[in-house]
Amino acid sequence: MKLGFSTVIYENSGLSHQQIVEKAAFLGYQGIELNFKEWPTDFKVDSIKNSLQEYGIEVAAIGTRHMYVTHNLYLTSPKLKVRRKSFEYLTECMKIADELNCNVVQAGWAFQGSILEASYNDAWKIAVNSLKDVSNLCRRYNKIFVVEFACKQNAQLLNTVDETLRMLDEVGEDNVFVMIDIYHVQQENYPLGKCVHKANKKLAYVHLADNERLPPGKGIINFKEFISALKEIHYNGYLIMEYEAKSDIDKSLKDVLNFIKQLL
Ligand SMILES: [Mn+2]
Repeated sequence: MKLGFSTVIYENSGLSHQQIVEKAAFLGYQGIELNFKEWPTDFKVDSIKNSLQEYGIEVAAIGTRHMYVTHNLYLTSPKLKVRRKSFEYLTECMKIADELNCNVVQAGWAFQGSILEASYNDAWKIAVNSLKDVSNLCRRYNKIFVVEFACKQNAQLLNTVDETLRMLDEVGEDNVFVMIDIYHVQQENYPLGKCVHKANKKLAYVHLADNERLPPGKGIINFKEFISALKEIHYNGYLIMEYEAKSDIDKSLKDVLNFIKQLL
């Protein structure tokens, strides 16, 4: 398994993406999840391309957090206009992924939104159709798409691994996968090991945080159980830190890396 962190952790620190890449190398991480606030065509790919190469850091995935949080777009909106604009955004993300030798685009809110704007059944149908379109888009760019389910506090369509797998099953495409954000699993009191085993070969990406979005190891989540299950299914993808760093970010990322490493 490879270790990385989301650039969102440094978002309020004033560091440039280039500086965050340097941090990743300096702290001993292998990759970053790239998130940016600007519209993707305004994101300066060249500004980090060289430092990624220079420091040997990978882009584990293109994160789409700001597609929803900043641009108010999500792929399963009942509004056709919003869906179209969302696909425009996602297409640009595919191009950025291509430029940066990355083959994963992930989405949580950018996929399912946070509040249902249609009946559950209608939202479900829209989501299945959107995911088929996403799959076609991915095929064009030779990428995979990973769907993040979230706890009920954060979302209303996909709250568990079971629901997400059921949707992937209905879509029936081999380039869409599930991701696990351990924080959401814990919030729903779903057994961590069981969640991993259910996802099994459909698992392609992982977010790590402790309860209350604390750094892993600072709360009550049983990371040992979770990592053991990942080993049992031979997961070899990324573990991405996605927690809230209150103070010294560098130090906390270093501590968290050591904490997870001793469980691998
Ligand atoms: Mn997450």
